[in-house]
Amino acid sequence: MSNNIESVLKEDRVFAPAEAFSSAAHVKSMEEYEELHRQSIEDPETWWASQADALHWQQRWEQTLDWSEAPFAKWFVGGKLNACENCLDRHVREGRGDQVAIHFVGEPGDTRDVTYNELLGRTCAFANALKDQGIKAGDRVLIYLPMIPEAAIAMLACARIGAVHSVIFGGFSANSIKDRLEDSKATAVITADGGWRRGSIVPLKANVDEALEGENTIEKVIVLERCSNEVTMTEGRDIWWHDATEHMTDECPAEAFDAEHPLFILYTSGSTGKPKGILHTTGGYLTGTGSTFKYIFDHQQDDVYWCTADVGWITGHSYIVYGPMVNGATQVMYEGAPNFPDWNRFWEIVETYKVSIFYTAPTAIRAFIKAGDEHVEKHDLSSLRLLGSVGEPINPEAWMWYYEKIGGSRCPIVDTWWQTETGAIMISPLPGATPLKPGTATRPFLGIDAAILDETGQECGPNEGGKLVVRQPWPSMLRTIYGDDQRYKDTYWNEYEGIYLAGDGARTDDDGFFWIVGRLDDVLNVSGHRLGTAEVESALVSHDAVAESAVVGKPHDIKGQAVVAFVTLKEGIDGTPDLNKELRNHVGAEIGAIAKPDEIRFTPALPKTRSGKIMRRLLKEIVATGKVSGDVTTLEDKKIVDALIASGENGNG
Ligand code: 7RM
Repeated sequence: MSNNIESVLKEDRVFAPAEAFSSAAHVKSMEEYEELHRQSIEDPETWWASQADALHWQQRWEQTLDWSEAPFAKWFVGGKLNACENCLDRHVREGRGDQVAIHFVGEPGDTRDVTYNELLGRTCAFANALKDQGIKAGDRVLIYLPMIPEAAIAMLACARIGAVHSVIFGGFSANSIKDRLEDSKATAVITADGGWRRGSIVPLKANVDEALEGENTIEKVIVLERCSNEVTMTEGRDIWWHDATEHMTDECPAEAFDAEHPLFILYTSGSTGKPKGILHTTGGYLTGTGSTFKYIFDHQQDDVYWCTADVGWITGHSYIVYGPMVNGATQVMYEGAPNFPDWNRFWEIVETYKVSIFYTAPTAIRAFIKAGDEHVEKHDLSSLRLLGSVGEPINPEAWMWYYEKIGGSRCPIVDTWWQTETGAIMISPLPGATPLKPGTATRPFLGIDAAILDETGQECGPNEGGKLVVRQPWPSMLRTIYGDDQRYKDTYWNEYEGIYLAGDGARTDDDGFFWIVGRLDDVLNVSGHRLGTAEVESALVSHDAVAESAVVGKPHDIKGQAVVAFVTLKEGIDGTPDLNKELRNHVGAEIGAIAKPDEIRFTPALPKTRSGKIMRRLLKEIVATGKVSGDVTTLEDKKIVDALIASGENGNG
């Protein structure tokens, strides 16, 4: 049997871009894309230099790429720039100071509009406060804030003075802060008294206090007042944001930093062990996020953009802060949960602010499908012209629902594949050019040499599953794992010489479109057939009764692995033995007998990471051992573990 991943799901629906969309788009046809992509791969440096030229450089670079110490890349060698200046000052200087940068919507319903002028002034004042507190270029600063404009201000203020920010998602606990602090040796924390989540206050400052018990490197804690909940301030260490900025002017020179000056560290959990500090630098990262935002979201000056991610994830860094702001975009920022106070919240916001570009995750889309269409149908969503998806493979059925119910069958969907490590989107449609097929991220972005390789390093043919790689360096690539060059090499560069291993399984179809079939660690091996999880899951989700599913392998004496599917059903549907049988047959009919689940377990919810990705590792352990002994700190809702374990015991499988 071949060692390669076999691809089994067929999808025939194709949606060509509308003429009216294409004619106004940055890239207008597939021919134009093909030609640009061919050139950009033959000579990536020329392409990326043309994109870096869109930035403001205080000193131009001398060498576009230095790859002589691969896999440690240097882009735009000798160039100097300031990331914050590129996000703010430039737009003010060019007369766009009165334009709204952020339409903010707080969870309790408070709203405010922040213009580029105001954002610049407040960022400069805060940058001055950081300096006043003794923070210098190169220092690491932890940011632990709710989804409020001050999160962007804090990040941009760090960038302005060359401090390296490390944002910690507000849903993480004291322990996670401690790990990140120990690894980064940060000297300051920027936090808030609290943040709103589903009507209650998340005690951010108290969590920081707990993380700072005992010896550590933190000298200053700056605390923003958001919820006015009671907090303890430690004399000499803690200072209120408003006190720290009180006497600061709103002018702060944008010092020029080297293109390779570290911009931020963002921690991401590996499959095992301690989180990896993904390091991104200045010039290349801004080039990657700025250009992808422009082309993939087809951003135009009058767009109102909304990305529902949190700034604590890479999506928030690249497509709330840096990408949109480099392009001078107007965007919505929302603090809270999608279903607070109810499932209308998102669509109300789209209607109120006339959002034209909307970017969210499959997990959110599936949750909306499960909650029922009535919440969507009440709202006028006609302002939308483009939709985006990120974070996981989007099942074709979820794609269709998104396309029809949210996009009114009018908006292209950009299914964007990328990673914390890649910094910017790598595989995605260009909405004015690429014909769309539900479930595929389609083709590599300009300058990106993505491919699928087999075990021996040969490129796979159409419909042959293999490992997704990138064969040439790109500007927004991670530079290393902070403090651990060896782990960087081992994790991403060991499989194939000089080639980046993404860790995802994928295939291309007859049109060269890329289909992600799941993480390599999650691949199923049934009687010698290696199957991706995504395809079996999509087959299940294509059944009317199913909201979500996660598929894992269970050790099996004869087959190697048996297929076990965890399934959540739509509101009001019962998991009967008949339905169980029907679903197994449905997968058999959609894909073939080989993928038919041996067992289906109905469960009220699936285990997810805090960023909404399904944790198959945990399910694998449950089916193999009936319990969970591994690390569950990244799990969003720990309560569901018991229900998942019980799903195997109550005989509904
Ligand atoms: C942006 C982000 C990265 C992993 C990646 C994939 C999965 C992300 C897609 C996707 C299929 C997509 N960064 N992934 N986007 N899979 N289609 N459009 O999510 O570092 O948190 O995760 O997410 O497995 O390797 S991340």
